[in-house]
Amino acid sequence: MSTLIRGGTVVDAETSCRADLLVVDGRIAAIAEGLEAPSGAAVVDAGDRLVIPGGIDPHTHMQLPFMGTVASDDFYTGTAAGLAGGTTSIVDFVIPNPQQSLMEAYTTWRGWAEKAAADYGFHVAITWWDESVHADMGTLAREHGVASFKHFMAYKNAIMCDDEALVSSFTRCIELGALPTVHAENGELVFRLQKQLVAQGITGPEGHPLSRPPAVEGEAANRAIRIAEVLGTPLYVVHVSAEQALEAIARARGEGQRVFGEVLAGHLLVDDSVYRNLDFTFAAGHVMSPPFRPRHHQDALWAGLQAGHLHTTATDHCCFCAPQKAAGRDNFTLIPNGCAGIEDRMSLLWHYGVGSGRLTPSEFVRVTSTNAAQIFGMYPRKGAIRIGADADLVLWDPVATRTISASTHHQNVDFNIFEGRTVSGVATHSFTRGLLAWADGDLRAVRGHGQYLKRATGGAYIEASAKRRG
Ligand code: URQ
Ligand code: ZN
Ligand code: ZN
Repeated sequence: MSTLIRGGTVVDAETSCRADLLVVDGRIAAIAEGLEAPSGAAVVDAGDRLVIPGGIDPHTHMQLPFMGTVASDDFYTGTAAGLAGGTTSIVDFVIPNPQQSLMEAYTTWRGWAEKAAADYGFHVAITWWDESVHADMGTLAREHGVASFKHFMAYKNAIMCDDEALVSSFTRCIELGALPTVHAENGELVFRLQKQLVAQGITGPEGHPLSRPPAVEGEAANRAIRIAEVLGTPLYVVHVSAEQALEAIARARGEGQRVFGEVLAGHLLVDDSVYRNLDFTFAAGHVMSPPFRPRHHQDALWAGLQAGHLHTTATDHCCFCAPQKAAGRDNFTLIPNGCAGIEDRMSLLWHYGVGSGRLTPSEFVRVTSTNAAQIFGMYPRKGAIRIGADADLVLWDPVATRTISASTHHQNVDFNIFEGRTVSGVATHSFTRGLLAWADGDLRAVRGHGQYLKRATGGAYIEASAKRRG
């Protein structure tokens, strides 16, 4: 099976140039001007469009069992929606219950993900600690290509990882050449503030951001960063939403510490006024953690992305329909936390990033694809346009526009936090390992086409940190 993608402008994280691409058996076989189509090859005319590496979303939760329900996008519907927006790989999360075997949870998630329409990897969360966790981390890293382990510093009495487990797991990550990542919110403070607010009679969604002020995120981010500093491991902070967390990252980086930051499209664009909307469904539809912040935090996050203190963009795609969110109608602490985004991330970053002059097209590729591939051990198989790489390719129309709406999106959820926004920059074609899964509005995602991504431990960033430890 081969395809000639003709006449486009190839844009990668470094540069752009006019070139044809020949795809053979799911991989890029040739990149040059004037390529001839082999007999029997399909030909796709890129016209005036760009050809970019398929987007990588390093933070999704398809069909996550959480807060008494299950996220409404599963591994097929969620990855199919991603393909419709130009995202061709995800890194999702295995989240064991406390005391649950990591290998048992991993096997469960692997089973769920077999129906995926695009390729997927897993971060594995450390939600408890004993010697079996230590051993399972080794098996996962050495035999199953798990190159990163997640630590939720929030969600007390559920999946929260205390400092003892954090230090033990970070230490184990160093032994394995794996990257620790954190959800940085102080779960003890959140728990205390939630109780206080409910006791004061503040039970609506407006209580959600009040229970998770920026300082709660800033403290946890700095704590995780300093633990990583003392132990000598790189660190990746997911969904940085507050200036205080960004400042902690920037300071550490300025001191020479290797800390990576991730920012969600939602935190770049949505502010906390949504929680004061009197319509419960609207306000609850925006309940995720960390919460959306006042606008000045967004300006800081954009500046952090431009300055290189934030490296990847993601969505934390973990969506719940209105009836699910209604579980918290009388108590905001019961509203399932999470929002959608996988279908809209790329267009939003193009429109508000490149369209505003904050990002060049190559910087857009870097923060939507290449950095995630390099940080999480998938490069250059993913995140690159080079011979031998997977043919995860997107034809990108930089001027076409579309209006985002739950009434038209492909995500399996009845709400969209970007509802009504008209954005420029549209994926017109998405190839996943050479399969054309999205073409001019026709979603042809194939259930089960996605493959599990075994990711490499001990990458360049890990090796550099090992040298600094001496
Ligand atoms: O915290 C996360 O990343 C998961 C549980 C999704 N929910 C959320 O509110 N971010
Ligand atoms: Zn999180
Ligand atoms: Zn998450």
